[in-house]
Amino acid sequence: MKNHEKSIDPASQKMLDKAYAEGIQTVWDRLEAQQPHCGFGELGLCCRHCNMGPCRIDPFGNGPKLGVCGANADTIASRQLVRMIAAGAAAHSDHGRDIVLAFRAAAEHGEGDYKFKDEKKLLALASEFNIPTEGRTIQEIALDVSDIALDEYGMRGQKLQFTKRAPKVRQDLWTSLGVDPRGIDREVVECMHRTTMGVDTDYVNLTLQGIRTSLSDGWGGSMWATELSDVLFGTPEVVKGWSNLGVLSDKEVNIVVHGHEPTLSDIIVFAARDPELLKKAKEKGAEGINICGMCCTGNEILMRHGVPIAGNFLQQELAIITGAVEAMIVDVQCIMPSLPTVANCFHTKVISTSPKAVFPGATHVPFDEKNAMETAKQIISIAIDNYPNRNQGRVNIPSDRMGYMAGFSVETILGALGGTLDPLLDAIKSGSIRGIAGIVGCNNPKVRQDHNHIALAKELIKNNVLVVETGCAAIASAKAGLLLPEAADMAGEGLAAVCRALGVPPVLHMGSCVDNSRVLVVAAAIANALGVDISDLPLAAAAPEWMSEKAVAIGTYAVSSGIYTVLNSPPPVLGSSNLTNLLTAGAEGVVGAVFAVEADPVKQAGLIIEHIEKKRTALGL
Ligand code: XCC
Ligand code: SF4
Repeated sequence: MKNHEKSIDPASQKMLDKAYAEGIQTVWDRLEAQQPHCGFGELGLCCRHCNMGPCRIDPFGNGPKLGVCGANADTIASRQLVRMIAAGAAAHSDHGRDIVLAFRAAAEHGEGDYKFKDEKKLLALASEFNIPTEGRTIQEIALDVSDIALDEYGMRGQKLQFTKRAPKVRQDLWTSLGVDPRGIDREVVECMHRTTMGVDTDYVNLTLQGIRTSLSDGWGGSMWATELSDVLFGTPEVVKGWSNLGVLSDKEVNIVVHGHEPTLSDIIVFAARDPELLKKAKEKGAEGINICGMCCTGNEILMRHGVPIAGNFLQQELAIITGAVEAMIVDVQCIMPSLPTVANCFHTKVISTSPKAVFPGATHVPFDEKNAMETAKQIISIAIDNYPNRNQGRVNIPSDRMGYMAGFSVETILGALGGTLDPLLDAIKSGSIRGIAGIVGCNNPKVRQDHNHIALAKELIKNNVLVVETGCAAIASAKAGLLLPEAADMAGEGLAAVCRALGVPPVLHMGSCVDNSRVLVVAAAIANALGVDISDLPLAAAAPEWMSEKAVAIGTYAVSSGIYTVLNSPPPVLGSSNLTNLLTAGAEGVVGAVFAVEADPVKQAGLIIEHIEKKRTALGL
């Protein structure tokens, strides 16, 4: 495959050319080396949950139809799906746990490096949970909020707080199906239990547990991550900044923060402003310190501070290949194990910081939350010391960069609308906006980088569908210029007029992947305002280049919340026609929404528009 066929992004194409010329292996080469992928794995028909196996089911010929224990294709495929959901939910929710713990530390010893940047949001949460606020300090109130958050991870078995944000009909539906999540950790553990040898065998019963677990992510762990990150680091407001590899500087110390948790990246942004460090950088011959983001932790600091974003998932190796990165600081999730090897070809130091994610070949500097600012400065110092090692002769920073407007939290959207949802509802009712689509999720080298994200978004806005985005999808749109108000020119007349009146782009960046919880909150608010269920709304979602187990959890809570969700390729379930039918058809009668699978982004848009029009008709719009 030619390099320009691997990505639509000109910056990526150039760095791929450089990688090829210099003999540096990237994710695309490793994908090629893996061909052909294991067909049993692709279909979800292999199981290694016990030592009587590993077993595989022959989907075609007269090979075995049962594992050694007697498990059939339905059981094996659904157990795998449930484990994927559990892993994805665990990733989001364990990230959420770290935010809860940082929040609790701030409540306990107010003097630490984490402060409450948004006390208003903290008070709003207190009132949502009926926590008394009169005559109490913000610390006392925060302690009560953190008690509730900690309980949510446990096993008290009460309904998760944020599920009460969903429309009453949706809550009642979940209760009647027996899928009210009872505890964030509990659901993940129960998934692991029920999918071990000789426990749950029924694919429907297993899928219901997958649904319950995904809800504990979307309306639990992820929502806690978002809400308390906003309290600690500030609720995003409209910001402007730059995106793509062109944000790297040829004269400054370049530090790329990559991973997921803002507890690290947010502090790094402030630590880098320290005059002592700046002085040190100048002594080493640099003109300054340039902090850039990558993937979702990049989205966190982009949303809150307008920090430049160097790229999305498939650009992590390419950023190092520019030869201009002094340090890539990583925490958890979506960090390719290949990074230290790629960095070995250059002066770049990969610095791992989480006890949960250690990378052989990287420098490990454990991030101490109790001493956050000091650790952040220490890490930045390592990057500065590395600047003189940069070989300017091997530096090649693509000039490609693009501006963005972001920061569309629920609060920002309401603010832009003048304090109420009414103008948005009116635009939907009048038909100038036909509906709303969320495009989320990753890159995957099996798909030309960003191609599906951009083609789908363009097709939707052209047809007057407002697009909201998170994660690597949103970074793709930033790089393609879709997050600029001028992108309204690419939108249909109705949507363009609304965007111009409000001064916003037709594609709204709502944050990192845990911030898909913001999309749920908006969906619930619209449904509540109209007095209907989420599944009645002209609303849809898509993950058109997904790769992570987290995307499976997100897709499942979207569908379980009533949102029709389009994927470009299926998770490994096709080996079970019963499970496949349940997900793509049967679920309609259960949760009021289904998954659809379509590889072509223009056809994906067609499916979404068809769905939106069907819902509009049913609502009498
Ligand atoms: Fe990871 Fe969140 Fe996927 Fe991007 S979109 S590749 S999960 S960074 Ni979440
Ligand atoms: Fe095989 Fe059953 Fe063991 Fe899975 S649980 S490896 S299907 S015997």
